[in-house]
Amino acid sequence: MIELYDYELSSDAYKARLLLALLGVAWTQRYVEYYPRRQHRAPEFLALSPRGELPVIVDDGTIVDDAQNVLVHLASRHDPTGRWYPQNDAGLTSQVSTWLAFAAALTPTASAARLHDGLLYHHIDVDEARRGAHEQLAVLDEHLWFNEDAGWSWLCTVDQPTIADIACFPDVILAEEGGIELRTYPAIRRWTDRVKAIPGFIAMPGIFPA
Ligand SMILES: N[C@@H](CCC(=O)N[C@@H](CS)C(=O)NCC(=O)O)C(=O)O
Repeated sequence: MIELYDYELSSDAYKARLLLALLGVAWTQRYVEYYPRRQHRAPEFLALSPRGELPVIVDDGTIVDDAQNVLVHLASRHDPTGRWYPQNDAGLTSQVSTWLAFAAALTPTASAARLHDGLLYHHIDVDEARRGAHEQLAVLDEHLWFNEDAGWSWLCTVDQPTIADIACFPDVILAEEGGIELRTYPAIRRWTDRVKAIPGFIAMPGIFPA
């Protein structure tokens, strides 16, 4: 059974919960109270993952940290269809990698601004985080707009969602909790609605079902 070191308000842990739900894979929660107890910095958690960040999974003895890496692992090991992480087309695999990197780059911007406003994450320059997030969201909106124009509904040029969509979705849709309005990004808003309509989609606090 997969163990997920999890916190309900963590956008990164939600990426793992969402893909596990979409794959229909059973898992057990190992609750880590990120706030206010900061248990992700406790010695027991650091012994498992010295990065001190959520999420971490333990899958049949394999420890995997970093949300994007967790998605790659789960899709590689638990998706017999291969559709969530397509690896038989180098061009497509590379597109997925690009958007996984984009998702990781939202951590110090959109995600940090949300943690600042919601969980007293006050050591950051929140104006700079919001500015960076808007730069990234403009890139994402334009990409989605051109993809739609070419007939693609998802981040990658494939007719079904991939882990790239799962990786980017949480910090994008939760950005408003960090004072980053999505009003001016219509293609992003259409894409988040499509993600919410994926069969098996689950929500989290702050994200509402379609
Ligand atoms: N790049 C990492 C970032 C994960 C991350 O920042 N997780 C937050 C919770 S949403 C965390 O644990 N941050 C550590 C901290 O705030 O000290 C990933 O994608 O997994």
